[in-house]
Order: sequence, then C-alpha cells, then structure tokens
Amino acid sequence: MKKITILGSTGSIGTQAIEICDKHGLEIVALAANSNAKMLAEQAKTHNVETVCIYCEEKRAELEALVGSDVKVLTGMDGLKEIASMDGVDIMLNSVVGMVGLVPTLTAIEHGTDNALANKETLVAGGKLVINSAKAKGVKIYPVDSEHSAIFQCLQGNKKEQLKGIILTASGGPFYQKTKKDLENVGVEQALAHPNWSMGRKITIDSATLMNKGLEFIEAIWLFDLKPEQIEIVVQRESVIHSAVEYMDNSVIAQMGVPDMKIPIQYALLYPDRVDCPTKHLSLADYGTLSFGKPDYETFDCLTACIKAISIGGTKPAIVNGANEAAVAAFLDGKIKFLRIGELVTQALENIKEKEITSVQDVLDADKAARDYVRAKIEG
Ligand code: MN3
Repeated sequence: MKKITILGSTGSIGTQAIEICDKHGLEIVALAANSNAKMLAEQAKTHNVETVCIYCEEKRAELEALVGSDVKVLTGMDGLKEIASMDGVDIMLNSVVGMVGLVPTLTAIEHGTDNALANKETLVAGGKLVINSAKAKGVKIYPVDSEHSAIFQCLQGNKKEQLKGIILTASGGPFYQKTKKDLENVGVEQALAHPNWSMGRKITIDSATLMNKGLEFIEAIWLFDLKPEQIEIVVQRESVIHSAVEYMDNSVIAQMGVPDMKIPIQYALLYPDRVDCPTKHLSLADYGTLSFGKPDYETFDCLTACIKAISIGGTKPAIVNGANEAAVAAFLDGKIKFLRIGELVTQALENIKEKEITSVQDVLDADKAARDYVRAKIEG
C-alpha cells in the first residue's frame, strides 16, 4: 500500500486527493492544514491518521481537543518540516497556498521523498533550488497543476530532446476580452466567479488577473527545462485542452478531459497507472466547438510581469510572486482595487533589484522585500 502525506488537506486539491486515496487504497499517514482545525480533525478521524499539523499556532488547542491524545499535533513551519521528513512515505502531496510551500518541498526532497506538487509558488520562487536538489537526490516531482500534468502526459513515450516547445493553455478567466476600463471597478465577488474551475480564493483571483498563467509559465520552465521562447500561451475557453506539446516534426500532442482536477491529481499520485477516476466522461460532440484566442498582455499586466521576471532570472520570479501574494491579500481584504494588483506586481518587478539564488535565504529575502514593498505602497 502506497503511503502518502498531504499538506493543504482541507483545500480544494487536498479534499479531492483524499477522495482519490480512498478510492485507490493509498494510506494517509499525515495531514496538514492552514487553519481549519475542525475539518482537519474530521479528516484525521475518518482516516485514522496519527500525525496532523495546523499551520496557525493559535489553533493548536482547538485541534488537540478535537483529535484527542492518540494523535500527534504539530504546528507552524516546524510541523510542516517534520511531516516532510517522515520516514517510509512514498509521496508527499504539497497543495498549500503560496510561498510557505517552498521549505516543506525542499525538506521532502532532502529526505528522498517523491513530491506531487500542486503548490506552484514553490517552483516559481525557488525553482532552481527545487529542481537541482531533486536531480541530486534522484527524487521525482509529479506535477498536479492541470496544464503541467497535461504536458507531462504528452511527454510520455517521446524523446525530450526532440521537443520543440509547448502550448500552455489558459481559460482566460472571468474577464476574458475585457479592457482595463471595464475592469476599473470590479469587486471581489466578480473576480471570484471563474467560468470553468472551482478553486481556492487566492488562485481564483490569480486566474482573473492571469497572474496564474504567468506563474504557470515559470513553473513550466523549471519542470520541463524550457526556455521562455519555447512556450506559447493560447486561450482555450472551455478548459478541455489542458495543454499540448510540439515536437520537431511539427506534430502537436494535446491532453484533453473535462475540467476536473481529480484527473491530474490521480495521475500524479498513481503514475504511471491510468485507472478508473471519479470524473465525467469527456464528450467532444456535446461541446460541439472548442474556441481559441490570444491572451491580452496589455490588460493583464501580471502575465507580462511574470514572463519578464523569468527572462531576467535570479530572484525576479520570487519578487513578482511575493508582490502578488501581498497584493491579492489586500484586494481580498477590500484595501485595493482589482487593477492595482497588476500595477503593484509590475512596480515591484521594476524597482526591486534581483540577485542570483544561491540559498533558500535568498528566495525568502526576495519574497519579504516584495511583500514589504507592496505593503508600503498600499499604506503610504
Ligand atoms: Mn493550472
């Protein structure tokens, strides 16, 4: 029986992963969540999990009372690291939100544990460290993000050195074909209304600004060892084609399916097996048409900032990511308008100097500098 640990178990990816584990008999040995003690305790009870971690320290007492004394309760980053370095674990699913995922991923790699990675910020900010240490340790990183899973699936059975490039698809989000003028006064509720995917709040805002596609652009570069010019972003409105790869012979191979994260989650957890998955069958005839378009790089300046950041390299991707995390939090709190997110990300990119990444500290410093910059701009 495959043993798994799940960081971010109460989120959208985490809960669907538990469903996959139940269906295919994976044994869950530890769970971690940010702050939802009630749901985490429920998950631990129904799955006889002996170790749980709640990231928010203030929730420790509540969680301890809910799970009882037989369950080991951890908190904070130390707790996540302890789970990431548990022995005898086949795979760790990292589906936490944001940069907080970086250190646990690196810890699991150091420990020789394979990763199913749903936490894209980890690769965006610390891609060089993650990929280098995974190579050095012979640890596998299985992408969970639907686009990267699609690319990973399309690479199976072909020669990586004969790859010409990839087509990274984007739904376009709730504001496709809108202009900056249209977006001046959009509120949180409108930005949270994604047409195809049901996800957490942070990633849904990122999908509305297209920051999400920018983060995925950077993520793809690290996962598949690509150059920026090898990636074409194409809007695929229905989210049926999850991405595609193009080989030297101009043959394009795409991966399709209904927009349901259980497919990529299951592929990452059960690779290379393809077995029954609790999702709908894809009927192309029911769709009738699939529509394509180009992204609007001017309106969606977060996307442009990400592409610039990875082209410059060093800590620039960590800077745009950190700035975005702070700006999105401020938007969700009602402190800034929607378009201000892109402005702040772009300003942070332009005004904070990058450096080479030689250690985790370099990444954490760049992240903090970007958050401080954004907070100062908002408050000042
Ligand atoms: Mn995605």
